[in-house]
Amino acid sequence: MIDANLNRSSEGLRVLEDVARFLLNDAELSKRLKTLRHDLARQTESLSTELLSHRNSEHDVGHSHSKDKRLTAEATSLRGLLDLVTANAKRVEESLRVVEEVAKLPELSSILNSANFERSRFALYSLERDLISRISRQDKVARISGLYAILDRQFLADRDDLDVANQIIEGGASVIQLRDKQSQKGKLLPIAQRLRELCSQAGVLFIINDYLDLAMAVDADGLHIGREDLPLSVVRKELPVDKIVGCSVTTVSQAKKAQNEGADYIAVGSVFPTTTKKGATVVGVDMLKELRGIVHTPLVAIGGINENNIGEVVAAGADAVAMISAILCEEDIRGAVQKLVAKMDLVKEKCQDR
Ligand code: TZP
Ligand code: MG
Repeated sequence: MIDANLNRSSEGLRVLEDVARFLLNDAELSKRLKTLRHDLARQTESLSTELLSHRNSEHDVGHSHSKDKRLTAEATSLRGLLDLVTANAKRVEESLRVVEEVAKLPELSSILNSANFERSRFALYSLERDLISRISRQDKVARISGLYAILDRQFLADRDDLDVANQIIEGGASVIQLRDKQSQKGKLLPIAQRLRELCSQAGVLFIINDYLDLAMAVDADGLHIGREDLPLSVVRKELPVDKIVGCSVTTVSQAKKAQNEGADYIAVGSVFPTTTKKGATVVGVDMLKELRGIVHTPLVAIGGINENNIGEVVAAGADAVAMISAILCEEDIRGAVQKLVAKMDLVKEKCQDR
């Protein structure tokens, strides 16, 4: 019984570890899973010969049963990575629980420490949540690419939010972020709700700037935070697991920190001088190039970007380009977005050919 459950748990952990390592390219998660697997192996190292001596797979009364029924049922319901991870996490949790309980028996308590298995089981609960969260954000993270339009409501004058958003979408933007540093949230809520609906219908990612409560209230795809906003760890805890969080940075060390803490994308800037954000630090295109070699998450360039310099930031390695004035100061918003998107695509193509 102990042998079977220890095998089950280490096999399940190996599946989870390889999903994290090869499919998610997540060094942090795969390291945590590997540590857990090694900890378990170490705890039972002294028992391994004895456990093997008692192994009798051919005469296991549950062998054919489990193989035919349980695994087949599981295999047919494995609809994707989420199911695969859940099934394997459950397998490990269950088997750890079995060993944890058996280890309490007087004849085993001197060789197996029940509390250690309990600790491992709880570590796995957190890992399961983190893996599921990472997988369910994957699709949104991949969509941080192309034109990231910031709908800054202070730039709208008397234009209608929805009309402007519609033009941005028709122009070909991939992401719309709602930014409003002045309005009361009560006024902002119905606007955010309508924009959320519009973006969902159009398949455009919808991000809220600064406000966690607003992002949650309208079920936005994600939240964008800067250095003065709530910290990433707090935001991540509050948001549903499938929501993404982007972080603004101005230095390499801030970018590394954001990446280590699990930011889904990193916005760097102001790349060029801008009058939109008062007192913004100008970081230059070289910072983008440097970060490209360090950061694995999508990189969003922001600040002072326009038709004349968008090619430069794309060539420097930006996955997406965020803009306010180059879009919202134009009379023909749809046309401006179209032009910017076309220019980005052209430069991306050229870079790929190289
Ligand atoms: N963060 C860094 S620069 C900036 C923000 C919000 C302003 C971007 O606006 P613009 O008009 O595209 O320069
Ligand atoms: Mg902010």
